[in-house]
Amino acid sequence: DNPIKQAARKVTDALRGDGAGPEEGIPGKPGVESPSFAEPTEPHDPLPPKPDQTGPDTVSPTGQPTGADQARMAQSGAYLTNAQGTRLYDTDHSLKAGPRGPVLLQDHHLREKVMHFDHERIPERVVHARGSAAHGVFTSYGTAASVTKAAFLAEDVETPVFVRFSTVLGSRGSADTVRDTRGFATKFYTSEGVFDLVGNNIPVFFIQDAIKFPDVIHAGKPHPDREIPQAQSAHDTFWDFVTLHTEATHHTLWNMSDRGIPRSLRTMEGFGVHTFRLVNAAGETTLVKFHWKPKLGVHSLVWEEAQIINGVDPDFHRRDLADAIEAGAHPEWEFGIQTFPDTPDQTFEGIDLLDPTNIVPEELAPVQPIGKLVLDRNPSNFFAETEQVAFHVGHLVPGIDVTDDPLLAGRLFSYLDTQITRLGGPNFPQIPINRPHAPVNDMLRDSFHQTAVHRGVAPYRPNSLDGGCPFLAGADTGAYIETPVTVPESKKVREAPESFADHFSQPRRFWLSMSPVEREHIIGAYTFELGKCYEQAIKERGLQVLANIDPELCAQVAAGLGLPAPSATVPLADVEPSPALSQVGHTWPTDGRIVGIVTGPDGDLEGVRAVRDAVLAQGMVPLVVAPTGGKLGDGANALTVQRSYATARSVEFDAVLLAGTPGIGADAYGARDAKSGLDSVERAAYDPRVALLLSEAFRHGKAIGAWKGAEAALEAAGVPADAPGVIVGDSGTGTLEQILHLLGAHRVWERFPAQV
Ligand code: HDE
Repeated sequence: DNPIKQAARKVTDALRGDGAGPEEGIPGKPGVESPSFAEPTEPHDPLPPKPDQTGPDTVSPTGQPTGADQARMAQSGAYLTNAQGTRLYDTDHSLKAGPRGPVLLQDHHLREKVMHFDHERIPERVVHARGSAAHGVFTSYGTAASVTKAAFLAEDVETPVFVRFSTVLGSRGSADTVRDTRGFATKFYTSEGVFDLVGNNIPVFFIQDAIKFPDVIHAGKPHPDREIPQAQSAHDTFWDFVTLHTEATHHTLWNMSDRGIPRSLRTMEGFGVHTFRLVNAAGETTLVKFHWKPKLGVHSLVWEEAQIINGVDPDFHRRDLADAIEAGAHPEWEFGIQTFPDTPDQTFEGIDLLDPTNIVPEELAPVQPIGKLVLDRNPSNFFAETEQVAFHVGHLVPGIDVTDDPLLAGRLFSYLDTQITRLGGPNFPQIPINRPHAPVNDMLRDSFHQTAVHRGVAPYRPNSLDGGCPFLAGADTGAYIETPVTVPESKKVREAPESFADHFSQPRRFWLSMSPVEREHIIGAYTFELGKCYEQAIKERGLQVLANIDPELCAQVAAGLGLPAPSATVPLADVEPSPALSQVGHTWPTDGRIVGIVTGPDGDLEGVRAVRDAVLAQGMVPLVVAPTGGKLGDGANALTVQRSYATARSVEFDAVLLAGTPGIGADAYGARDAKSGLDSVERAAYDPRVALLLSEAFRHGKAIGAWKGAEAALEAAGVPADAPGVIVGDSGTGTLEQILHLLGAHRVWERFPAQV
């Protein structure tokens, strides 16, 4: 009854090769009729969406339900028509004056088809262009009800949501696993209207004032002359800006940490970044910071792995999210708040809550869980949903208010404004994915892409002609009731407060909170990124910034760059570490983890089958890797191969199991009676792709298991059988059992530090 086990069973059914040959049904799926791949000759309805897919379920701007109708309208009937609904008898040939004659201008179908195609693209987002999204449900615990009157945060309320994850710098077609911040934007379709939490996976930002957003983005984007590099921060303009502009130091340090290269979108934390203000039914206010905590823990790639993935599977994160949802392993996060008294100075324990380069350590203000997010449905159309969704920090509901964080103030303008260019006018809230589920009765009229047919004659207030409608809500139920915060008496100035001037103590806290292996990764990242800069002055300035965080960090990076390490120009901050910031040292659920089971031509198929079933029983995903695709073995016991040696790469797996042989003294990978200490000729007898897979998995700190008959293949790959996290067992399932706890720790951390 455990949903993960159920999901695993579904995957088992889908993967099981037992018995069914292609002639009996879908290859590998018993009893299922094979689809015909011939072009149908009889009209029939379009294929329905897959069970895991759904479109937005919405009501129209005037409150009429249209969700399902909308989907039907988009593609209905069996016959091809033009945009006016007129049936067509040919769509492959232009109308010509004879088969070899000129094409005629009167061919409306040709002109309409090509005209529409010419305009298929809309401008990509100026930032966060590359994204992936899913539908889901948010269930509130009610634990926030004392601090906010927001209806969707009352006890046990279920609210539909749409979540879009993104990278920041890259274009729409850029790779997923670049070193970058990730967007984590959630649209809650609440009964009181839409609430958008437009957050990131990093809790701080590069700048303290929105007026500098164009600067930081211009610096991070590709160089304007050659338009390179794509989706990278490892270049001169980025480092020029962040080293001159030291308020960027904290965010940059997070980017250089493992947080900049998440393992999966499902293993990222999310943060609202700014401090928000909650208001309860009595009008009392509380300052809060929002957090998303992934159920599977916070996990990252290692740098070499991320770089390989950008080549071998640039859609790695997008694929992982969609596959997990399709398999029924629904990603989950807990929603939480850190709460602070709403005092006039808006600080907590000396930390300025209006400065978005600050975090408040969880040890000082624990994250209190207030609800749960489950993503359970994939979009049915990428453009209509993931591309056209429009988030806005100003989409607020009663009970949630903003603060005077100057970064947030600029965002309140920008997100509305950008949609005008991107979505072609101010009616984007009428696009199905953006429609509120609460009835809409606004007085906004006309403009491009108006799809509502408004009734009445009086879109103004006050009026008597439409019976005085629409009426105003009372102050107790209406939104945008400004909290009467006292604004300190002052002059108009272009200045930041004095408290925004400390740019190094928070980065130092982050550095001190890291485990040795995480520090090693940070050193590697700075050495790589600064090493990619051409200008010596930028590298030197980068080292100066590091010296102000920590001398050891600076010395190590300086050594890697071959430059002298400068001394700090500010006193090093005396701060306590925050253990909650480290990703290492915990044990996490292994749901949805991917285990590669590699077998050679003479492998122990019984053992492979048993391991595959045991992996599934744990709610993880087994992928059988064999020399070629197709099946292993015959008849009822045939095993489906998911990856061949040509299509497998280590980066896909969280752990690798190397199948042994059924017989003693044999070797599953071809060579016979191989002993340790293979010479080069003997090594060459093993497939180099298996050796590469193993050596990468080893370097990247992944658990590796091998059972009897596979020892020599390990040896040939240069993987020591007695290294930490390498298990050589008697049987497949026995070996698997021994690597389970390693998977719970994400990586075999003892194998680091290593420069990868
Ligand atoms: Fe954004 N940001 N941002 N941002 N942002 C956009 O809005 C902007 C900032 C974030 O999946 C744009 O619709 C300014 C912080 C996410 O559709 C744009 C400033 C945080 C997404 C914009 C910031 C974010 C965006 C581009 C400085 C984390 C993707 C397209 C004041 C809390 C949303 C769009 C999606 C997207 C402006 C800073 C998160 C141009 C001016 C801080 C997750 O409006």
